[in-house]
Amino acid sequence: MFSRDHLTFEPIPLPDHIDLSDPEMRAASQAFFDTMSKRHTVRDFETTPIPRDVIETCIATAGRAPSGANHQPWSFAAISNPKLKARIRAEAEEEERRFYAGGAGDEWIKALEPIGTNDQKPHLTDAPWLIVVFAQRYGEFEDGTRYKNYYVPESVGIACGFLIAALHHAGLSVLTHTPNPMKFLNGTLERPASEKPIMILAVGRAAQHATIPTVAKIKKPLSEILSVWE
Ligand code: IYR
Repeated sequence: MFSRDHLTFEPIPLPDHIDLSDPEMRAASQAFFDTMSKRHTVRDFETTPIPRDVIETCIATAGRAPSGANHQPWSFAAISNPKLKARIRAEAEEEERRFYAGGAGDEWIKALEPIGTNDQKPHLTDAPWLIVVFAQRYGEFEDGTRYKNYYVPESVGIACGFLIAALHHAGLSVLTHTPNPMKFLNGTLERPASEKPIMILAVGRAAQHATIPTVAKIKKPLSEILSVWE
């Protein structure tokens, strides 16, 4: 795929052809809506371990996302090592202290008020796994020469969506966390300069006492997010 050889277009019949009837489609779309409506961002995790293979399968699902020219411009780091999680937490909290102490600006801090966040990030050590998603701004051949990637933010955003849906489907809770800036993750996780950290996902079982902010239940109605042209 990422060789220097010229790859030709060779169509093959669509594998895994799906052909649902309208009622089956309706039921399937409703069932998935119901499943995804039960996804909530949580900040309180059980510390109980989650098997590594579950995390790996969910990341493999993320790797099934469509991407610009099928370059798959993403990489993932999965961390359960307690020392490394503690280091990431310390580094993230250092950034967050700056953010909440004024770096964010008044408007941003006000927007976060109903979410109830602050510079303390215990989920980064409580959650049994952290998944850090990196975007590959450009690709590199083994000899270090570069090739271009296309639609990188779009592609990685879609992969993150697949990943969050896969984790939720597996019964796991997720917090999408984006300390600002996140460059420290390149050093900590030994990723090359071509890669940009996009987000940290804290992953695990929701704590028994987990809460969500009331405003998180307020979702825009379909009439507000959709216009139909038939
Ligand atoms: N990264 C900070 C701030 C933050 C920003 C947004 I936009 C959020 O939706 C939530 C938090 C933090 O994690 O606290």
